[in-house]
Amino acid sequence: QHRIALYPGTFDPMTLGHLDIMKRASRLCDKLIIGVAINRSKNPVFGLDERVEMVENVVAPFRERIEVEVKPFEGLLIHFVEDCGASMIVRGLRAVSDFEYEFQMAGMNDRLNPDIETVFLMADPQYQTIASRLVKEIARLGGNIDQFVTPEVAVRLKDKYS
Ligand code: COD
Repeated sequence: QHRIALYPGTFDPMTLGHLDIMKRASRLCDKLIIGVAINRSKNPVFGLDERVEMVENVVAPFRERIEVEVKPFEGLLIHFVEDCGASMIVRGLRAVSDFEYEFQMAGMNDRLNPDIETVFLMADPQYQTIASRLVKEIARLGGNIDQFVTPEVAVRLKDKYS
């Protein structure tokens, strides 16, 4: 069986929390597609190309075991999942506060296509509280973000806000 999983997100920017979820997801499938949403409504700080690049630059180790693609997408997630031939959507759960939104999204996507399963993964405790939004805020206010993102992303954040 060829299991394709899709991990969608905004990745603005990718954090060590995202990376941990990718690592876990890579053990559940034969092919992992990381879908980087254009997500205009969230007004991303990083452009789409940059967000794709940041992810692309960390996936090499996964490629030793499984196939990995990093793809931008626009429009309805479920359509993108179908176009990719994926059978599962991977999402990460942090605190209880994520639950309401994730629960609704999974429920709506299940109604749109009941053949596609949403799978929730938890990051390692040391990464569980990391959120792109807070990392950006810390960077903007001159705080040290090195323990939350990869060195490459840290440099990009410092450049953005310097
Ligand atoms: N630990 C664990 N999980 C984490 C962590 C962490 N530290 N940080 C992030 N995550 C998880 C998030 O909970 C999420 O599951 C995933 O990683 C990606 O996070 P983000 O913030 O980069 O991405 P989101 O949540 O903004 O992505 C939302 C989508 C773009 C997937 C969504 O808006 C979407 O599907 N848009 C397309 C339009 C659509 O289909 N809408 C209808 C949906 S029903």
